[in-house]
Amino acid sequence: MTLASLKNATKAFFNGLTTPCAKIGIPSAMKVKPMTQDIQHEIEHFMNGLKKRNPQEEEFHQAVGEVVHSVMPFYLDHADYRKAQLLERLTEPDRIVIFRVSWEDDQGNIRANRAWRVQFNHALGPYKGGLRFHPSVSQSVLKFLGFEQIFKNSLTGLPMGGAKGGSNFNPKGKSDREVMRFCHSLMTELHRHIGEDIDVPAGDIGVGSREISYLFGQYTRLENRWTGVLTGKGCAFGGSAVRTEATGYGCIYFCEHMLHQHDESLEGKRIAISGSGNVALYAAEKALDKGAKVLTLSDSDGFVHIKDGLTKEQWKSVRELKEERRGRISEFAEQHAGVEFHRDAKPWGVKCDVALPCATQNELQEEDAQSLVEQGVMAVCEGANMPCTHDAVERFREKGVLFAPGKAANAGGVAVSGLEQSQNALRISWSHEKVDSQLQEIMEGIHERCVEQGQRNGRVDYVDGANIAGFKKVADALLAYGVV
Ligand code: NDP
Ligand code: 2IT
Repeated sequence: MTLASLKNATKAFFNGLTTPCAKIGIPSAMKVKPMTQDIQHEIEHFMNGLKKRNPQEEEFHQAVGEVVHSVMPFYLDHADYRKAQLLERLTEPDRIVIFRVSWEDDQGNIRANRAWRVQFNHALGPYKGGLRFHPSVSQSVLKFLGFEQIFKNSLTGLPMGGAKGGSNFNPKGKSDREVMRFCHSLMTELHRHIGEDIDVPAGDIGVGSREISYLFGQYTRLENRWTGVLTGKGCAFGGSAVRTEATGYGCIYFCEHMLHQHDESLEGKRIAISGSGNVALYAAEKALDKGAKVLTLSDSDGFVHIKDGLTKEQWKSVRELKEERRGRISEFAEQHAGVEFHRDAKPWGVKCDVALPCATQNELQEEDAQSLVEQGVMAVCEGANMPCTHDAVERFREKGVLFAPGKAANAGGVAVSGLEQSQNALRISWSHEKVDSQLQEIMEGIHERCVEQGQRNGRVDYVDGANIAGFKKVADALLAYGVV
């Protein structure tokens, strides 16, 4: 393939992507420029500058490093991208709003937390991305999440920019009233910066339907109008069917495509899952539907090993424990024979075919990857955002383990958020079946884009595929806009 035909093929592919509602055209496999010393040098040079401009933001460096590593060969091939300084521009958020959230606890003490909204890039649509409440939240964490969100949202094919927000508030152990007062206070500031065509937040760690309801109630009160300014709302007041399940279900749909691509299926596979929150629970449910055996779940106290595999009845009980009673995963082991709890341990030592890290960033490290490889793991799909460290990912890649990065594998959540925005704009509600079938179609499309852009010597590198496919669309939009 010549360089010119390569460029034409790329153009055709992305013309397909930018045509609303068009079935995405998939060009023939592209030949990839090998990584040379010059390219390595450019990556180092770029990353040194980024680190200097953003000191002590390690998570942000990590997320950018991964994208830059994938796209640099492609970027250097496009003089127009370089001239427009697209990488420099794309790694600088449009803006970050930082504010204090004052609130009163149940004992009458006045408390203050810090909150952020990182509006990273809105080339493809209104800013979109979740809010996280966790004591570990920092500007670096939210910048990494906002940056990832740009490419994830691009991959869905829906018109959404990238953003993330949250607070170092710890909802654990707080009463409903305390959480309500915190959410109302946070929205009292945040409402000035968001809107259905400006920025549409949603949930993430520590932010589920309870928090979204409090936030939405306060927005509606302050603005005196009902509008789809948040997603993940209750279905009775503008929420979408399948939004609760979307990230976990989407992860399994993606995993299934990845396995089918390599003549495998989920039927009978042993699955290790970390986390027991929104993503983990619904990934486990869909995995059971597909005939897989779910062997583990976890929380920050440790993991449970379900030796015979989670049953549907046990799944209902763990959902009720975690979603309704906000209990600990150790209680699940106490209540069920044949379930062992391992305190302060991670599930990656359990022999499995597929691993789904669904808790938090950097939870799966090199030694965990090594242990999974030794146990014969075949595929790893990131349900969480950046749960695998750089070294862990490299270990999977070098050992030929199928590896799906979060921006592809967990895009189902934001995709159904996008569908919730559409339903709100149209003032209608679609059925469970309709939304689920659109989710399946979107996950299939993302998989196709990864396969197309990630062909490497007869195998698919899903990291490169997702990064290049996500990047190209945003880069072309920025080029078209001129110097903005
Ligand atoms: P939840 O708050 O519902 O659940 C988080 C789970 O991860 C809990 O089991 C929690 O345990 C565990 N966890 C969180 N932080 C840590 C930590 N520092 N160490 C160990 N365990 C931890 O969040 P979600 O399920 O919504 O999110 C999980 C991941 O998926 C995050 O990376 C999020 O960004 C990502 N994601 C979420 C989407 C969504 O739609 N919700 C969409 C796409 C990605 P504990 O209760 O003990 O804290
Ligand atoms: O990381 C994510 O994609 C999310 N937390 C979901 C964001 C959204 O807007 O639904």
